[in-house]
Amino acid sequence: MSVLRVLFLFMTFACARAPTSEPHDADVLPTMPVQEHHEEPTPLEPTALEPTVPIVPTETPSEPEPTPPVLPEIPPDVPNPDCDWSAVENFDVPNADWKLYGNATWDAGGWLELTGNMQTRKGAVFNVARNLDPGDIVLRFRVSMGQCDVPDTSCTPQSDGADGLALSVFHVADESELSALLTVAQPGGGLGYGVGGEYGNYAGDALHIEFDTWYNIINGVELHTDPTRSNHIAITMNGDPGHHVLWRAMPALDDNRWHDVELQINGAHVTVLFDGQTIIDDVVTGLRFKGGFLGFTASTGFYTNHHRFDDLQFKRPCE
Ligand SMILES: [Ca+2]
Ligand SMILES: [Ca+2]
Ligand SMILES: [Ca+2]
Repeated sequence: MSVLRVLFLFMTFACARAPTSEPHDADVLPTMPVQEHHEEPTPLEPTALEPTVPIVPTETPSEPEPTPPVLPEIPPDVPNPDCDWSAVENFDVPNADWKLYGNATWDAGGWLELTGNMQTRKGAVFNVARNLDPGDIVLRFRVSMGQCDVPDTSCTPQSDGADGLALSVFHVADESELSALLTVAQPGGGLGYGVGGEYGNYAGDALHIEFDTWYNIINGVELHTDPTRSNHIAITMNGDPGHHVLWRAMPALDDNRWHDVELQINGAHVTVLFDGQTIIDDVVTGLRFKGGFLGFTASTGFYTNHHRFDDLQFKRPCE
């Protein structure tokens, strides 16, 4: 064998046995140590936003919520203009709605004076601008009777005081009918409203509350006997001062002080408050307030008093 052939054979053999630079098999891959990443998770620091109260999972409703029914809108309350107290008639200035009859005058002190402290007087004052509707009503006003020229003062009476005053509501059609009644109404025991019973032939409807300071007794001149010798407050009807339907003795009635009066008519039930005290609280069988013209009357005879009223207001029931 030649040297060249030997060299050739050697080269061929050497090439066949030389390791390849790249592995052909995974088995022969060099095993590299795998560094496992076992880093522990960093615990989350609690933050201020974390709820401090455990959250309770809400229950999932098994059925859908029922839809609320659509209710009709309730209209706002429409105030009944008569349902609350009316404005107070304070008579601080003359009021043309109030017509004066007989000896009545407006007093610059801010009230109405029906007689003055003089003998044989008869006066009346009525609101001719308003004819009250029938139905329940509450009336408030103040009265002052006595012989002092200034109310709420003290003075020595010159004599026994008389005769008294009354609030009346006459159920008549118009002012001319009212005026005719007031013209014939009897003074003295009639207190300027006496037109029915022994006092006249009035057959209509009327309601009165009287403040009587003189004891009358039938004697041929006087036409009725009062139910008590004391001063008294009474409910009378239909222009008849002789029929005291309800009454209460009130000895200090003409003490010259202003007194608060409240008259409540509720169906046939009549309540009277005097200076906040209930003095009459009873039923008048068959009573039904018919409404009409509202006013005050008073009279004197041989004996005298001032007869004043003020601060009238009224209230009708709410529907
Ligand atoms: Ca007044
Ligand atoms: Ca008297
Ligand atoms: Ca009397």
